[in-house]
Amino acid sequence: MILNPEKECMPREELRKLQSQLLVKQVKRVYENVECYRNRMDAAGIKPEDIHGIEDLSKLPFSYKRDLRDYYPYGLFAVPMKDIVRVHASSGTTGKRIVVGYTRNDLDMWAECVARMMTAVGLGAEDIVQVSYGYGLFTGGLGAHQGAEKLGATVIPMSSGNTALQIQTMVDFGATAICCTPSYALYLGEEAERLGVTNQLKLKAGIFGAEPWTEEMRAQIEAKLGIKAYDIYGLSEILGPGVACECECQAGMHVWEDHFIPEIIDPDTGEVLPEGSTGELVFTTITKEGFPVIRYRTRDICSLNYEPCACGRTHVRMRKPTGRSDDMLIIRGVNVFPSQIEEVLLNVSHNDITPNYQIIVDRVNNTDTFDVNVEMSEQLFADDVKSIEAIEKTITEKLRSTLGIGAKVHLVNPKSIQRSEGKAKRVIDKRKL
Ligand code: DLL
Repeated sequence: MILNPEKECMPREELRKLQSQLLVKQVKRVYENVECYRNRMDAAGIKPEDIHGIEDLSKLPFSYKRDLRDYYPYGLFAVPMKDIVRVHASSGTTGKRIVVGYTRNDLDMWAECVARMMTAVGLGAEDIVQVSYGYGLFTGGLGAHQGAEKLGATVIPMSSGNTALQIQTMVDFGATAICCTPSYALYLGEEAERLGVTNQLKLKAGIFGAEPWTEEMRAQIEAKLGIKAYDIYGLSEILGPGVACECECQAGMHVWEDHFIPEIIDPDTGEVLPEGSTGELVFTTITKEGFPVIRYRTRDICSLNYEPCACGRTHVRMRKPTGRSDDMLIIRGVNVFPSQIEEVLLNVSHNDITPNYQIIVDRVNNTDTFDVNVEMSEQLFADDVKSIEAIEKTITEKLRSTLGIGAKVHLVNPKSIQRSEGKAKRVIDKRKL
């Protein structure tokens, strides 16, 4: 089933025309309303009149995550605050989060993007969709929620956590679809097995994203929950979930090109790469009102496939992101920058810790583990165990409130973290992806 065949199956030439028209309008809007873009275009010697269509896209300057920090919280919004009806936020590279805003039309567009996918994977009004992404500033919960509502399905707004209750709800309420991170899906599958209720589940499909996952994980989730597992991609700066979605063919995620123009660039030179190349994904939003972006550097590494898809949709498909061109980690679905951890540690007294630390991420029983080893000072080392435990507790709490996720903090002996002769190896990510 196709929710909006007129848009989803638009011949590519027409799609390109539509993108061109919308791009010209959007560039004019951001130039007039957003200082950051106006300054950057002026610096590059480009006026909105120089942009006649999609063929001129690469003339426009890029935008970056750091712009959201520099214009925190609302400086990149293109409409007055009275027209913003919702904000969401995500981790920035420092203590400040990045904030995005949506108008009423933006929320409608977002809901349709998610509903398109739910329709494609066979869901409809008769389905009962359990949303187990976190609700709140994270886009996952509300993003999936409003997509399922748009579809007319029955939504169970569970949010994340409380696994036993999640499973009981799935069973008792007869959920037919589940939306959560793939690692949580696997954990739910295992717990259902352990509780012996797998055969009571009525699930048929799962919509999973917000973190990288492998085909191997997909097979395991499908086997454990007895469902078809579909991939959904997105990022707060563009929309949240639903920027790109798998269809029933499960052969790449369709980027909804009537709203977003994707490009693949060389992350080092910024050059647009030839069709089919692997590089950094860049997005321009052409219909968003509240928080439009022009050539936003996602830092996700992937490729685009313009071959026609067997489902009949004409929109380009992106391959699963294989990594990032920055140091962002995704731990249990939460974005974590090592610089955020460093900032917390810098604010702990030098009498207690040294600047040497290491972040260790692993995946044990399909759940991410997150440990932060911090070298204590000679002074603290000489102190009693209680003082050491108190400092450990303070750092743990500070990290939790900054990152929104718990880390196991270990104060380790002075000089026990290996020194490096070049760049310090701060992050050890043992997960195989
Ligand atoms: O993770 C939005 C989302 C919620 C997508 C629920 C899908 C489902 P952020 O927290 O801003 O937004 O994180 C965005 O997560 O740049 C990717 O690196 C990564 N990511 C998101 N979806 C996928 C996916 C949400 N399907 C960052 N596969 C992005 C791999 C993904 N990585």
